[in-house]
This record gives sequence, C-alpha cells and structure tokens, in this order.
Amino acid sequence: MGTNRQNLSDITNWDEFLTPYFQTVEELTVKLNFISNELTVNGLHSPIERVYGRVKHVASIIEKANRKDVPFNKIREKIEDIAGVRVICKFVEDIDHVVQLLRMRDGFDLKIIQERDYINNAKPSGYQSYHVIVRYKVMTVTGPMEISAEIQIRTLAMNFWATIEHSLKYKYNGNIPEDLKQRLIASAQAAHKLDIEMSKIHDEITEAQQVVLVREGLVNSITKKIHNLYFIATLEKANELNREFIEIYQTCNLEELSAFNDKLTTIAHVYNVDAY
Ligand code: 0O2
Repeated sequence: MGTNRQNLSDITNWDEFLTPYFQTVEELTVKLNFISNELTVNGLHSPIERVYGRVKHVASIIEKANRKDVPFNKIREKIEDIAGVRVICKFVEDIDHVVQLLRMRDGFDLKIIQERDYINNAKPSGYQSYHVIVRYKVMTVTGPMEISAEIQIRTLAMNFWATIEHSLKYKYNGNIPEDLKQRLIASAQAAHKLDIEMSKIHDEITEAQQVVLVREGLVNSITKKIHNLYFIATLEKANELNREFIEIYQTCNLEELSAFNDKLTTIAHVYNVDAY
C-alpha cells in the first residue's frame, strides 16, 4: 500500500496509460472473430460462439495492484489481465480447439506466456475456465509496445456461472456468506454436468446445425433460380415453379428440396440462365 502511495505519480494520465490496452482488446477481438468467420465460410464447425473484450476499470486495477502489492510503476509489467478477452464456446471440446488455434499463432502475432487450466483444476469457488496469458504487440504513435492480455476460454455454462458468481462477489464485497458459497459450488457442479450432457449430444447438435445450413443454402439457390426464370421463361412457368417450391418447402424434406434444386438447374440450362 505504502509503495503505491509513493508511486502514485507514475500514472498521471490513466486514459493515456490504457489506450494500448483498448487497442489490444480491439485487435484480439477482431482476430478471434475472423478465425470463427473463416471456419464457418469453409463449412467447418467454429469452436467460437462469441467473443467479448474489456479493459479493466481503473478502480479494479488499483484494487488488484494493492492486493498483490504491485507498485504503480510495475503495473504494466505485473498485472496481466488489464486487457481481457473472453471466448465463449458451446462445448467443452471447443475450448481445446480454441487453445490449439491460439498456440498456432504463438510467435506470429502473439506470444503465449502462460496457460492456466481451471477446467481440469477448478478453483475452490467452483470457477472453471481456461486462461491463456499472452503478450501482444501494438503499434502506437510513439512506436511498438508489448501489452499483456488474458484470454479466458470457457463454455456458455461456465460463463453463466462465473458471471453470476462475479456479481455476487461484488454485492458481498468479496465475502460471500458460507451458505451461498456452498450453493454456488453446487451450481458449478450442475453447470459442469450440463457441459458433460451437451458434449454427449454434441454430434446430434452439430448435425442439426448442418441441416439448417444446408436448407438455407438450398432455399437461397432455388429462390435465385426462380427469380432469374421470371425474366426468361413465361410468367406462368415461373409461377408454377414457385408454387411447387412452396409445397416442397412446407414438407421440410431436404431430399425433395435438393431434387427440386437439381430440376431447376436443368431448367435454367435449357433457358440458358445463370444456374447458380
Ligand atoms: P475481473 O473483474 O474479471 O477483471 P486473482 O488473484 O484470482 O484476482 P490472478 O492471479 O491474476 O487473479 O489470476 P486468475 O485467478 O488466473 O484470473 C483472474 C481472473 O479470472 C479474474 O479477474 C476473473 O475474471 C477470473 N476469475 C478467477 N477466479 C474466479 C472466480 O472464482 N470467480 C469468477 N467469477 N471469476 C474468477 P479479476 O481481476 O478477479 O476480475
């Protein structure tokens, strides 16, 4: 505490101090979202459901520096989670996949400093998450700067639990009553059970998502072809095909939809219009 009072002048402008952290959070968030986009565009399962980023509030930085006895002039070096990015996954297996994707970038646009596995080693509170501490280089107007960031990777269930527990910690100023603590431990176990159950039906869920994607693709392709035929074929013919499409669509039968799409491709060729 005393150390911090002496060095309070080391950070005179918090906005200026935090600017590279905001840049780090923005850039990492964009990059993680692009990993997800790239996988989806290639028809692959993305392990990333959502990416959130935040820069720690000044009050929390000061509180952490005091708690860990970090002098103010050492905050940049010693407090590693001022820049924080959270990656939310649907399934526990996805967490590993995200970690692999991050390890692939190690030495390219980030350096992995440490990994903390609170999934296989849950905290006594019940907290589960996988943390990867990285150093990330940003370019500022005064030159390059290396910034520490903490990437937390967890499932939707783990995140739900952590968010609730975090607000309770605030409410009780860090001293959650014992009975509530026990209930939180029990609910962390329930969240863990939910994750296990979800993993068991993982294949079925992935298949269901695939069906939705295939249906969307077929509907796009069919409606585009019918639209083109309106310009080339007779109005009657185009209307007839449109009616047929609506009937097949209502059956929800993917095979029939696919066969109808093939039929339209043949018709489009006959009329010499764009078949795609
Ligand atoms: P915020 O508001 O999220 O920024 P610590 O000494 O535990 O504070 P340390 O040693 O830097 O922190 O590292 P740790 O424990 O690996 O990771 C710290 C961050 O993980 C925390 O940041 C939380 O975001 C999250 N976390 C760790 N333990 C728990 C827990 O029991 N419950 C919840 N809800 N989150 C946890 P901050 O600074 O505590 O908070």
